[in-house]
Amino acid sequence: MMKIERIELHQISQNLVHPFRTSFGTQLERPCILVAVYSQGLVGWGECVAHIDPGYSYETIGTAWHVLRDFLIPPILDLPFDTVKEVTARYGWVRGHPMAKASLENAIWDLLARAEGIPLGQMLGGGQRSRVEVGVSIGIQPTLAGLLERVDLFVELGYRRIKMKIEPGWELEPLRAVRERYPSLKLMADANSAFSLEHSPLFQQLDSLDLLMIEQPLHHDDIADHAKLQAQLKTPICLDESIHSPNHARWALEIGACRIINMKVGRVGGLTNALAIHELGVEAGIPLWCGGMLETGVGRATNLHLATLPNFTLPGDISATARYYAEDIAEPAFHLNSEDSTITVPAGPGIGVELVPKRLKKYTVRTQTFDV
Ligand code: OSB
Ligand code: MG
Repeated sequence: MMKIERIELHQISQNLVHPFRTSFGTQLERPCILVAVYSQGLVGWGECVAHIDPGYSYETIGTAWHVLRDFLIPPILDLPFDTVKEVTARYGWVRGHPMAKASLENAIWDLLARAEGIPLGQMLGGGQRSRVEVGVSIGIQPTLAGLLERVDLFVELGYRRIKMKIEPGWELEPLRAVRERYPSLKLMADANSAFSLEHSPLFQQLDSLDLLMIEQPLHHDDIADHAKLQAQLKTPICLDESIHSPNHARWALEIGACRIINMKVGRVGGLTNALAIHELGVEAGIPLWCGGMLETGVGRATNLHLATLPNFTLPGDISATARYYAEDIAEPAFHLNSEDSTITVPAGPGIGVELVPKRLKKYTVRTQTFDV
């Protein structure tokens, strides 16, 4: 039996080593909330991947802080528990806000795995692989030459799967240029909801480029139109933004809105929902891969453990620390195993990384502590 003795929220901000431009905006820094849950001398950590603004989804750091502080944390302080479910049941009535919920739930999972002395992946029912296949997500670049330079850089580093962000006006030509330069590279595109059904002729042209998949071409809340588009394409559609829960995943699979799902634990409200979606994918024969939100070492470690589950059969958006940050708040940093385009899953208990107190302090812009 554990008891939640203290919870801390830390809002941090780290500069990215390179600007990251998507169809919804440009990020130069990457602020986030880190959640720490204390019990019996142990600390579990979870990362809230909500952005500073509501560009990727409606959640922001501000809404997540509010929902955590006012609704999720108060009912679980001082709560005795043995399982994650006993904790999350206390705020199960709260609708929406998956990223806020996930950050707290994932910290509880980490805490329980640390208490058991086992890696998080094992606690989730995975852990059979010690390395996870990964790729890199490349933002929209100012020029075609700049894009090719960037792709060259990552290919030379050993990344064997490249994802390119696209938007109207930056699609066919840049994808074709990269495909011509690298005929056998695992290449894919992510539109972050920048297109509509009227663009189907464009997507039919992309069919000739042998892309691994096209991620979230249409509206961020849509499932139905994606089914219409998928029926017209050979290339698999992968849903990201549209899937917030196991129900969304089931609806998408039932109507053929996608052939692949991007799993982001924050977007689906935590590891429990992630496991349920993983199960749906197994039953439907739909492969998953682990998406990324430019996480710090905390979120990246959670993602790596999750991606050890068997149905994560495609390379994840989980790149080496140096691709995002000059210095991360957690140790050890993650490196690419260039011989097989993988990252090694941390072997220690829980998520297997530790915060570096000096760095946490350096990057923190706001903290709140909740004591019993
Ligand atoms: O759509 O997958 C996305 C980053 C922030 C928000 C949304 C997305 C992304 C990425 C980056 O593509 C993936 C990564 O963390 O490397
Ligand atoms: Mg995406």
